[in-house]
Amino acid sequence: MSKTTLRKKLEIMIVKHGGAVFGIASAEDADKIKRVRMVEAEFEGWSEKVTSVMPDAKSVVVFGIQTFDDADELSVRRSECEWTYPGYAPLAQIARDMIDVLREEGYKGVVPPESIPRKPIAVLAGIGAYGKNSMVLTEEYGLSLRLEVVITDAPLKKDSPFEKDLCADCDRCVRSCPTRALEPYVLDVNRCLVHITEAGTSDAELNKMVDRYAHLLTPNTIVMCTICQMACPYTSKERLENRIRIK
Ligand code: B12
Ligand code: SF4
Ligand code: SF4
Repeated sequence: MSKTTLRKKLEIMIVKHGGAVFGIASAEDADKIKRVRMVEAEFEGWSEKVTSVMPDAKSVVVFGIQTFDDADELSVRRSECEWTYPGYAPLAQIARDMIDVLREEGYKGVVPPESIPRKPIAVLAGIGAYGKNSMVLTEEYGLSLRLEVVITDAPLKKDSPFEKDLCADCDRCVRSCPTRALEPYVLDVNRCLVHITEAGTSDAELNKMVDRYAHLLTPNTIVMCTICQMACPYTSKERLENRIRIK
């Protein structure tokens, strides 16, 4: 099968499974991304190169699903320090099928650990731009996107990096953040309520913000803070309507 046909086959598979965005970066370009420090409740460390996961990697396939509803923003506590995210489940299904397609064509595919940074690779694969709330956004879906990558040794045709500035003079997300966690394009993880709800904080003011903006649905289930995403002018009317109703 030609390189173009395999690319098309992957794209068709993603669309069929409800994927919203698709793009490809070369492993060589992805390896040039500056290493970043990643901090979350269960993991802290430096980002890694794609070739540290697959030494003979040629391409990184990036895809994403649209988040329609606050139900996509759930964080469920499974044990004292283990959290799971049901809204991300469709990405795993697409990745599994993609790896099967690659295998049928004689190639390997792997979903890398979190140490492979999804956002800069998505920009490289032409999917969207960094927004000032530090997430990747597109004109069509705004910030309502969750991303995944599959690293492969298949030599697929790469996309051009996304270069348009979608934020321009807007700074609504930065102004909307109740904890002042945002400076344009940079997030202070220790002030972000998504992190604080899982990692905890001794700061009384921030704890009050958790109660107000991260809603407890069941004793173990939180609807994560979505304020900066909802403030974005690219967020669709439908998404805004699908918000949790607090009585
Ligand atoms: C750790 C983590 C968190 C942490 C820290 C977030 C952070 N710092 O990005 C916490 C728990 C707070 C968090 C929160 C959320 N997260 Co999170 N998170 C991650 C994770 C695992 C790693 C990201 C990371 O730490 N990067 C390190 C930072 C330093 O990198 P960076 O933001 O790219 O930093 C660059 C920019 O600041 C840029 N920069 C600096 N200055 C400038 C200037 C300009 C002009 C430009 C363009 C860029 C720029 O340069 C920096 C270095 O390259 C990724 C998954 C993954 N493996 O990639 C998901 C991920 C980033 N999270 C995601 C999401 C959806 C969320 C939440 C909405 C919660 C949720 N519902 O899942 C919130 C959003 C909060 C927010 N405003 O960003 C998505 C983002 C999808 C998207 N559309 O971008 C990801 C990709 C997960 C996924 N698989 O989809 N997250
Ligand atoms: S998720 Fe909430 S706390 Fe975190 S940056 Fe966005 S608005 Fe601020
Ligand atoms: S709210 Fe404005 S500044 Fe923030 S991501 Fe959306 S367009 Fe960019």
